[in-house]
Amino acid sequence: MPAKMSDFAKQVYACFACVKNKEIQIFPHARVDGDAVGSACSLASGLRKAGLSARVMMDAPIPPRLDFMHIPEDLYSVVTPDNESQAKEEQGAAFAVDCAEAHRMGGCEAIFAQAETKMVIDHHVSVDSNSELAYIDPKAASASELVYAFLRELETLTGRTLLDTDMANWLMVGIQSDSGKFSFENTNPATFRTAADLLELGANVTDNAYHLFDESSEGKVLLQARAMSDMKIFMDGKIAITKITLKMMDETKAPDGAADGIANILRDIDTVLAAFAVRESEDGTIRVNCRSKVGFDAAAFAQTMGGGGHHRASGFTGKNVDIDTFMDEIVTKATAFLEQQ
Ligand SMILES: [Mn+2]
Repeated sequence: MPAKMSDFAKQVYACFACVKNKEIQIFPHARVDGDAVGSACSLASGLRKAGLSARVMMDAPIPPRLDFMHIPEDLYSVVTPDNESQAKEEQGAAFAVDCAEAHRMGGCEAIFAQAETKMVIDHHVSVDSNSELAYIDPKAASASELVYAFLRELETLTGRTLLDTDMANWLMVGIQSDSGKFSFENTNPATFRTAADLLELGANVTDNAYHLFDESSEGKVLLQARAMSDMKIFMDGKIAITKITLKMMDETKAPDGAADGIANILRDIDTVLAAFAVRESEDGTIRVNCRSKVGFDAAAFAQTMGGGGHHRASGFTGKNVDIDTFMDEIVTKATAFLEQQ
């Protein structure tokens, strides 16, 4: 990895020349969040302003909870079996953002994997990128901060103004999402410096915060109430776990994403070091959100379960397993993991 963003940007810029009139396809991770969408769409928009052909590729539409970002429809495509071969033909290079590995891209795994030229901007811990053109900074609170720095370098290299108010707001959404309103441990001086620049460019931090963190719905509040009342506590209060079943989702008419904050609510219990929200998903897998405090490395634990993420927020998946059995396994392993710390 280049030591400096300016060196990385120069290398990537030189590489753009090889793309000729083909397209730079930008890949965020699957099950996108504010940072994945914010960083990927800003990068696509910035590359277009630099005179390049660029498009964000995802395996599903942008979820309704991010509608407030008002991402233009022509900026991204949903890859399906029907359009995959055409997208492969149009591909000049692939650019991963907010992830580094094809297997994080869900249905876009194959189309990213086939790219001859791969570039990466990411901030996840312990990624295994074999791309030579990778800028990975696990200390950055968000991929959006890194994309911002990259676009500033690209402005210098192209002599063009690339950032605009929309892009600034998308990047701000990414920063607010991944830094937890500037409150997670990953928040650092660069996070605030970038945010200050984005505010000057017209980002709307207040509207973003409402939509990202506070906006709720009747179904979501009902689902949270059900999940809270089913909570189980272990290890003298250090571990909290609860489940969200498809039946609960159905009965409460909870919208997509309604389960998202539940692990955080458990984590905030004063005695808790590790919190798990375990949910059934339509495809038959069990998805787990892990949130933690100092004393429990959520990234390291998720890795032992075949997942990944950040030190305080991570995730992993269970396959071919019943939800209660999987919860027992998580509690057993988390207990052993805590005892080793
Ligand atoms: Mn991120």
